[in-house]
Amino acid sequence: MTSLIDEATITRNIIEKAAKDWIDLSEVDVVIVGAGPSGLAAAYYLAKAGLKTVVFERKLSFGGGIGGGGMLFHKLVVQSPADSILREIGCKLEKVEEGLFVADTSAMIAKLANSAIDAGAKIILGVTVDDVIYRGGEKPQIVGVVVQWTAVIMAGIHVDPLGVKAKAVIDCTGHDAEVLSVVSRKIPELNLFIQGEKSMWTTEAEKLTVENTGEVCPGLYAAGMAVAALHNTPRMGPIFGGMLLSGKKVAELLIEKLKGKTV
Ligand code: 48H
Repeated sequence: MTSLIDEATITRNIIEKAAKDWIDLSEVDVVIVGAGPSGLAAAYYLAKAGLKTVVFERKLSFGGGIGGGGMLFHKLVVQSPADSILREIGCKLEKVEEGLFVADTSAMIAKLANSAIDAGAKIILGVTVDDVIYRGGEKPQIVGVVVQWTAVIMAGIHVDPLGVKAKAVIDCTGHDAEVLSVVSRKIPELNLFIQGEKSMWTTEAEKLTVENTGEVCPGLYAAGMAVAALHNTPRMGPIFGGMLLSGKKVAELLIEKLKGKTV
């Protein structure tokens, strides 16, 4: 079979479509930083509610800590009521005892990402959020993020980044709470101190992570392990119910705020 596909056509289409997306994404309802379990769950519910949602993920893959399972074993544990989220998106679960389920790590990554994308969220890989955009004097408000190609950061070359405006930014960057850490360092008026998480205590960690999920300062929200880092609460180990419920909770808060309706 002869092919008449022209190299220049491939180049032109990639750049044209990517540029169109970036122009569209320069102003969104919600920016989610990090495509781990909390970020993908939040993206699914936000996009499903019709909010213009973009996820920036530093790596060229999604899933965050899901892929590592427990010490690289390809299974993870989810407890009730978070199993209902995985059922909703068609992820297979095996019941091991009352209220406790096991899933394959690859299945959970694929189903979460697929449902977020199908709901209308954009997931942009290979982009790192390394700062925020803010306004205001004594009571600053976060109004967007500063983005850079991860490859540029890794190369250590001086390239000025771009800004993306958003009504809300969610830090879903996991243990390091990267967005909150930048804000704590660069906007001291907000009095944010990121102490990091405490040692392992699963039940308490799961409860507190979900309870403390929410707005950190005007325009900035936290979900997932970033919440534990902010509130200095325990880690939970490879159980992912709290991450999913935290992502869903932050989405519900924002849907109510930005659309005035519940999930
Ligand atoms: C763009 C970034 C940036 C950045 C990081 O670590 P994650 O899986 O985060 P969560 O909070 O959704 O889930 C935590 C869970 O995986 C976990 O680690 C648990 C339950 N641990 C318990 C324990 O005891 O250890 O995903 C964060 C994602 C990753 O994909 C990063 O690459 C990405 O965010 N990321 N993306 N810009 N500045 N920083």
